[in-house]
Amino acid sequence: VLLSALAFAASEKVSYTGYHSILIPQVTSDEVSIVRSLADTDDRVRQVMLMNDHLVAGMEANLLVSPEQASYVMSILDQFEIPFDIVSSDFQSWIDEVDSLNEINKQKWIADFESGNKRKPDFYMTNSEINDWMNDLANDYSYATVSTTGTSIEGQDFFQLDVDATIVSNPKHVYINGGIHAREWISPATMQWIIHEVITGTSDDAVRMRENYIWHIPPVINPDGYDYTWANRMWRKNRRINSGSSCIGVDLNRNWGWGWDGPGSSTDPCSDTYRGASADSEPEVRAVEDQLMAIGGENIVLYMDVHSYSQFWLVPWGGTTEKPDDYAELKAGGDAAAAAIRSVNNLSFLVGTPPDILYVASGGSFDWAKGHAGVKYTYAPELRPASAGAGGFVIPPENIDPSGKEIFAGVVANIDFAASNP
Ligand code: 0X9
Ligand code: ZN
Repeated sequence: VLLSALAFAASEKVSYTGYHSILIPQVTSDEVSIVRSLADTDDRVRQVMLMNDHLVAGMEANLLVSPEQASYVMSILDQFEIPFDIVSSDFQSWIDEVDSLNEINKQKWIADFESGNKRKPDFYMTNSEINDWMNDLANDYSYATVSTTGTSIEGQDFFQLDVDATIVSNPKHVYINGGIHAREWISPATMQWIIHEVITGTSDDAVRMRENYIWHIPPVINPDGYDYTWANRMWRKNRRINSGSSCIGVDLNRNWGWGWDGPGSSTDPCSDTYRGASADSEPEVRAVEDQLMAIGGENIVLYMDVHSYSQFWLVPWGGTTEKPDDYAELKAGGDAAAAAIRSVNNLSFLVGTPPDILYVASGGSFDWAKGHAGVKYTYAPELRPASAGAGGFVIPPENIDPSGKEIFAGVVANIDFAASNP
């Protein structure tokens, strides 16, 4: 089984046929090591994949288990009396179902688009579709431009939408990047919603946001990884070929040079949280860093790196249990975002630092943006859903519109808080 899994070539499509999505609603401290010991540590193996990269007590655990290993894993859970639910006994059929819903929305959207109704995309686009879509928007609106963010490790340029419709002097900048983790598809789609709203929205908030701030939104900063999720839906890292290893990819959210190589990141290229060979080694990370430095941290009212899933509004620091001096303000800004989100679709978002509410994670974007670039307000939202029970990284495209609405409301509230508490 191991050998056949390792023999897989990069071009082949990875199927999750017969894979069981097993949810342990709340792992106790005694159970953490049992669940961890069941899981693969090599991302080529794909027999027992722990979808939470760092499992801690009190959290739910989600295992994606091959058909060969499913009964064994369930027997171990039974033996230790660990309660679990089988969310799906054929995860590929869930992926396929979401894909077919996507295709339906896509065809309707294209028909509307071609007849001149350029409504918000309600389906997951490929990278090149997103780029075409951004270029079209930029063509239609004088204050919107597409610019190159950087070039990926596989040599493809990736892009951002910049919006400058400001009517105030010395406007601050808002920088929001999506798609750092390849499989978190709701992130780029939500970025597209926000892009569309900032450019075309007619609500008071939308108009106020574009007239008062300069926006920079690269929706997919891990373009190679995102492309690759069409072959392997559960891919997380970029597509760096690691020297001295046959394992591919660096976790772009462990590579930033602030607290790099600290706790919650791996030195193993086969791990999903591999930190990379050196701080800032990845071109995708450096591209965003260079821009933040060029804009200047003091000129940025809000920096966000948008992930899924869990419904969290994460606050620095991620790499240490220590709190920044201005933690109370950052937390209050996050609380304002969470309150605004709740008012839209009544969803709860938990606000706190990664070590307090998730796990410690070093070398992440928002630690760097605050610690190195000097942006005061930096966050890493984890979008819907709350649980693997609702699909985890794979959720129907019907989520895009409500996610966009709620996250834009959160962003507006967070910006307003930051602007009045500089
Ligand atoms: O592990 C991560 O990178 C994020 N969670 S995810 O499930 N989307 O992978 C949490 C990021 C915490 N933020 C930072 N440490 N910057
Ligand atoms: Zn992520």
